[in-house]
Amino acid sequence: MASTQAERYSFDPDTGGGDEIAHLYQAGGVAYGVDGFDGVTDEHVALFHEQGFLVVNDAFSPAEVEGALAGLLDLIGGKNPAFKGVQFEAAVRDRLPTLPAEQRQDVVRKLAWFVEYDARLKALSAHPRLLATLERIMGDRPELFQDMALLKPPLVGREKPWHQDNAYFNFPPETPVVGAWIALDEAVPENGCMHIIPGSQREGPVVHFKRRDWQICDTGVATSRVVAAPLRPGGVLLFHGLLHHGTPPSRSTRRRRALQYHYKPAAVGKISGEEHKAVFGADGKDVEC
Ligand SMILES: O=C(O)CCC(=O)C(=O)O
Repeated sequence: MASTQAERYSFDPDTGGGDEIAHLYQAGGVAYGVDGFDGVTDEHVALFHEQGFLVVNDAFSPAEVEGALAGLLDLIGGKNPAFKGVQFEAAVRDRLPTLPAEQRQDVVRKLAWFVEYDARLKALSAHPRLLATLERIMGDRPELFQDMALLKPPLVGREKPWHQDNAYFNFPPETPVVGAWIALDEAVPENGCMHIIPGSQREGPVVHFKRRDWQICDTGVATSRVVAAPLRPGGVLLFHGLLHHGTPPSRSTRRRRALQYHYKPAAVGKISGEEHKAVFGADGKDVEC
């Protein structure tokens, strides 16, 4: 029996973040990148280890970007009924069944676990030049363990508060996980591009708190060191799993759609939830936020 919209999709409530968070995203600089994966030198790899990130411009072709967008739209439009990984904004729950397919992407917050449902999105995650660059960075075979697409619809796209991605994964806290954040639209500060704190990965894991999201405490964000990472479509930000990063809400009429693939060194295994919480979890700790 075909599932209903309500069964097939999940909904994410808005947990706030208005003008009072603007100071968290006042970038003092911009991250510049290398042109194409073929332009990545050993110096760039060394820079990744020092700064915790590397921007590669024009990493993917316009055709690959178009294919990825078409793949996302197919999944959002319900072309593959077996796919259940679309997360809509909770505010549209009642209107969803009546929304035309082309309007649906502007009420989606994220999609996850889709690579097995679309060949175009899978091909990007296994792109040989991306994997070769990740292997140089990690010194081990990169293994994809998470895939998602993060959409900021015009004007209503929400903040993703500052965090370390390793706080979300049950791997040893210092694992050199690398996130590949691929811009499918031009991403600039106004529509919510990535903001990063260069070198913050070297400061180790920090406690996360359940506030607007699972996040670093706002008072723990080194606002004087914030750098924006604008990207053109097809550009990618590679970043360490301990790098502090976040994205501001969209104040733009332009969409900001991005893919985010996470890779770990193949040899790394999981730790228990307790071990993970002892490092990243605020519960039971003598700390306030
Ligand atoms: O794309 C975004 O807005 C945030 C991405 C991110 O940092 C994450 O999902 O961990």
